[in-house]
Amino acid sequence: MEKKNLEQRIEKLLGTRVSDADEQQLYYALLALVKEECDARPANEGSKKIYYISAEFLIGKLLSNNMINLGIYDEVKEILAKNGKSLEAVEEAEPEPSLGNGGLGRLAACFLDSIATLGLNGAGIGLNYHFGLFRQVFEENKQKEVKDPWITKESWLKDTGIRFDVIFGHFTLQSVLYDIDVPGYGQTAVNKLHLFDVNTIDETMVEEGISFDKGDIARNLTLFLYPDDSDRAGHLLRVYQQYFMVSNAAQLILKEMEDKGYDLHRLYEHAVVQINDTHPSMVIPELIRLLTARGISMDESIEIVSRTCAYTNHTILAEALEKWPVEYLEEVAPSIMPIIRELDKRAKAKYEDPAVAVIDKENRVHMANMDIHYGFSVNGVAALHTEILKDSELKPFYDLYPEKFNNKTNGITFRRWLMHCNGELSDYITELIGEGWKKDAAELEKLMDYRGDEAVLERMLKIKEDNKLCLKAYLKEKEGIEVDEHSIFDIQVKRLHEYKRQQMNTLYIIHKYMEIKAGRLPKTPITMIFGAKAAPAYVIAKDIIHLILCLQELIDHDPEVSPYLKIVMVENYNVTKAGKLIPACDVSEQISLASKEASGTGNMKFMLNGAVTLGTMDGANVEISDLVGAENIYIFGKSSAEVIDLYATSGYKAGEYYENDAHIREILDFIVSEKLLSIGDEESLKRLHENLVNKDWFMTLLDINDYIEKKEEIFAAYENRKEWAGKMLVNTAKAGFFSSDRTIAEYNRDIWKL
Ligand code: 26W
Repeated sequence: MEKKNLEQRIEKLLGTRVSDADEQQLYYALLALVKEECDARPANEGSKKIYYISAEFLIGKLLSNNMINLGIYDEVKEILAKNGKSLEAVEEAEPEPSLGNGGLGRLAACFLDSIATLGLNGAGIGLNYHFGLFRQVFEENKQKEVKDPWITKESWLKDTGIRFDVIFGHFTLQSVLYDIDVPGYGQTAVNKLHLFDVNTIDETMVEEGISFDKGDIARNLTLFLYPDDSDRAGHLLRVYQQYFMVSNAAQLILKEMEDKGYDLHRLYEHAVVQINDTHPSMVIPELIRLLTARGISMDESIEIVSRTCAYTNHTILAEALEKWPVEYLEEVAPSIMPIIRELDKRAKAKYEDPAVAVIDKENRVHMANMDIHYGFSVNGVAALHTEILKDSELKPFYDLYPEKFNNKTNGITFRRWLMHCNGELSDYITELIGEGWKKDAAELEKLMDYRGDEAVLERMLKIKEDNKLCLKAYLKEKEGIEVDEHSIFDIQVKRLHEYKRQQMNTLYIIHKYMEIKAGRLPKTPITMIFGAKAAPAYVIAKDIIHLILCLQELIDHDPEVSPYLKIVMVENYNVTKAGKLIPACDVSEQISLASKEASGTGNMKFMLNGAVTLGTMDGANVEISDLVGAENIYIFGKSSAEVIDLYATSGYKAGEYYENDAHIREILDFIVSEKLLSIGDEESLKRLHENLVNKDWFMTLLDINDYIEKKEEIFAAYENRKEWAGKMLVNTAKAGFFSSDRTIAEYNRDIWKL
């Protein structure tokens, strides 16, 4: 597109001059421009298509990324600037959809970007949640959940006119299909994200916070992602959502196959379905049902579907491996229950081991087990994770089907996580090594030539400082929080979960607070930044948020400590905030209990942006460590093998650490000290204290001393600015492996074969 032409098009869409428009008008005009531009482009073609089905797509704001991918970002930015407008201000007008919890949802969004960028024929399929997960607000130092509406009159959604009937046990709902365009970087063709919805949804039924009548499915089905599942009605609603998603997916897939005139007997030659964790697992029996309804025999239908579907496992935590009571499925999706029973019968006839049954003795359907028997591929999301699946969690299956197992280490899209969020570093990299890295991330390795170049290292430090200043201004404006740009920015942002051990980081804060009180001051002040949503029914996770917020208040009001230590917990951490925080980070906290974090993807974003990792040998940290070498990462804590052994032998007793280590006891007891009780809620603080002393399922105290020591070490290393800059450079240079373009190329090479 020519620049002149582009400006004219924008003004036509605006109905006024760019200089006369406000940010809101400009946003709508650019939204329309991008949609027009995508409409004008062809769809990716090919005789085989990948359908990526996922309950979550944490897409973030799309305007700037879509413009980058369409190749109009720089021009639009210039046009706005020339007219006294800033693209950043326009970005503010775009609402961010919260269609995901965290890693799994954001991964799905990065994958869509890479599938389109590699020119692959593919689509995402999910649900159009009107209020997303929830928006987090802090009140009295606690998390409160409120609805998070994002669908404005004009939005990225396009009504396709496609409708399907989904037959539940007691009623039928008609779906509505909306599409969101997914342009690839530097590509002419465009893919789609398909989001299914129902016309009968009633947004007004949400009362206080995020509560609503969970029984009224026609009106509530797509209000929220994973609504509170602490009771039966909540569980049933999730099953309704899942069946609705996959029944629509299956109908859409077969419709597209039939429209193209493909032979359904050879479905697997034209379609591949990637099942993103177990949430879409019912697509297997649903596809079988639809094929048998078209006259294909049960035997053959099972064979066809088994050659079409592939499963990705994202977690080894037992609670995330879904097992639905048969009774629920009978109520929600009675038409697939006979098929699930058939699948179970066949599996039991072949394999006696109850560990691999589809339906267990308690009459629950193990969704992952169904995926593994009746899919052709099972993958983990980082090397260590896949090994743990093979050796322990899914060992009985690995023994049956070794050929199905494979690893696909996660990745992230560098368009969003470097080019867009860190323009200054991105431009500087291009200045040093040329443009090639944008298409082939492995070229970042060329930066290694500059390790000894003082001018380059100086510049790396300067860029980091600029990004810290940007974040400072942002936090001041958005959260009313003042940070010192000369302090060390130590950041932990991710879902709140005990296995990720935000509580361990919090215990460090208490340690440091006591050190400062005792006159042992840090050389450089430290800013500890957190961002995390806790699941609404996850009590201990909310207690941890409460503790962090109480410490923030305590330290802010303590003139002895506040010059050296600052706690920031950003409200409603999301993709947009990630884009502001990550480029400004010095120390990246990746401190999960070894063996528990399947991969992590935040760790990759931080490394790419020149942060140094403080982490355990868990998930993709292991691969980061192998790539950057021991001098450029700070590793601590027990190994995954040791941890797995501790679980197997019940060998970990938190109470022993509490009893035998005076310093640990002092830190823990501070949680219920007068100082904190005068700020916070007694019930919450006492519950957390009690949990850490007597339960501590994710072994905080096992690693706490090692953690404190390593953290002091990394802070000391920060003082040598030149050496630190070298570590930053190596981290960026070695991040190429974590491009989601590489991950998707591997999925295609080994699984999809498009
Ligand atoms: C009970 C249903 C359920 C359970 C867990 C729904 C959703 C979840 C998580 C939010 C799943 C998740 O996000 N897993 C993360 O997936 C990332 C992408 O592979 C990994 O990098 C993370 O390690 C993993 O925690």
